[in-house]
Amino acid sequence: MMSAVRRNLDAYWMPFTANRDFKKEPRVITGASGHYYTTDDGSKLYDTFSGLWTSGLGHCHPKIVEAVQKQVATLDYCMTFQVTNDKAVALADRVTNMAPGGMKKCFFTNSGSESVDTALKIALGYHRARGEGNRTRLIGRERGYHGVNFGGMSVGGMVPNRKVFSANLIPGVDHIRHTLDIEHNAFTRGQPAWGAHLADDLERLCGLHDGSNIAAVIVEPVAGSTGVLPPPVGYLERLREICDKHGILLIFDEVIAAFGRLARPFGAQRFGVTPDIITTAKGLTNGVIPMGAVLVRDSIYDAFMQAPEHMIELFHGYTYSGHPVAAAAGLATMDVYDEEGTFEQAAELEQPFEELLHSFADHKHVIDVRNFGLMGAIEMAPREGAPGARGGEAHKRCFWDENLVIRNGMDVLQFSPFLNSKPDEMQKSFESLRNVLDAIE
Ligand code: PXG
Ligand code: PLP
Repeated sequence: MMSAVRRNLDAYWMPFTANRDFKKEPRVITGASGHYYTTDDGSKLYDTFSGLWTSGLGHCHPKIVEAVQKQVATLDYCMTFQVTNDKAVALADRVTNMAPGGMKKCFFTNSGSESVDTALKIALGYHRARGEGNRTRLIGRERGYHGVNFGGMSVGGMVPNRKVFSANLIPGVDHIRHTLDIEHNAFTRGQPAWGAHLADDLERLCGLHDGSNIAAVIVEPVAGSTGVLPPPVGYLERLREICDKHGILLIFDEVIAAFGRLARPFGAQRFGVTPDIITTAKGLTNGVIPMGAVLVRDSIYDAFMQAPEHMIELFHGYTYSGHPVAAAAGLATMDVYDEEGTFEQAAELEQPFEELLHSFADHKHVIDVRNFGLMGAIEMAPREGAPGARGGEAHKRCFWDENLVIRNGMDVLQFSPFLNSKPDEMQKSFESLRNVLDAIE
């Protein structure tokens, strides 16, 4: 029996999806509870990706559901230009209190992409406010993912995302090299020992442009979307040193890393390296309502506070910046992280997760396994002449044959287990995955 939703797919242009392929065999989710989705044909599927790195507490957490229901019936919306709402104020206070020392200012957005573009604009405005308007150059990293808006796409380094827009990327951007080196580091557990020197590529760009022209460097502390690339030991420290030496702002894009995925409020705390700006989204509201936040050092905020007091200091903001329902979801999410000890739960899951991932190291299709915190990837060799086909087939077989939702980027399978996963369910999900990888060519 074809459900109504299956008959009516024509109008729907799906994001980051092979639309024609999908519409032949649609995978439609209509409900969720805890660690499982339900589909329109009544199947129950285990979610190995916590939504899209978003929903570490599981789906439809009763506390967050209740907070959202209450808020939407109390204050559904108010603008946050010139007036504001109580929930946005409370969430900014709450989140900055969890942040590394000195990062006590918070600007709200609605997504990771908006957080990134906001952070880049803040970096440029900061230097200009300090009389260093010549610092305009932005540095990203190959294979970086910073969302899909023009700024984030330009500093990003995912080739397919950039290819069509090549001539329209924002000017004045360079990239340092990425840190994946399968030859030296294949099957490393956690941070690779080899590769801190790759950070010196930033020194090369400082030599080329003169460091005094560079505004900011943006990196994911652990690259996620590109297939989980943990930083080599000492790499982030080295980036920080070079930024300090040249007066460059360091931006950590923690859209994935923040809020427990690395068993701390922020990835910066896990690595003991403090950036100047942190971008977040996803886990800020457990994915329940779209929201992002940019955290900045007080000194950056202060630099903007120089014009006459009646003047707007930063001409930037979104209609939905600090939306009260999103902020209520965020506050409830922070409550649950605290009450349930979620970040400690996440820490305890790291070892069993690592074991399960690396049990695939000798599988016939697998050429690398990488992990850090509760971020993991299994990289398969591409099929001759058909890159991505093996990963795509694994995704579909998991869905249809094993009741499992997995995420693949081409032939790299990515895993983002719930921060409160049950070890036996996590183990079962990897057994199901093994059935699929054994069965496919
Ligand atoms: N920065 C980082 C580090 C991200 O991971 C974004 C920015 C953009 O966020 P929004 O909310 O605008 O999508 C992200 C998002 C994947 C995958 O397969 C990851 C993301 C998005 C799409 C796919 O790992 N991360
Ligand atoms: N386009 C138009 C015509 C608008 O009026 C606005 C906001 O008022 C926007 C785009 C930006 O929308 P948002 O603030 O939701 O990003």
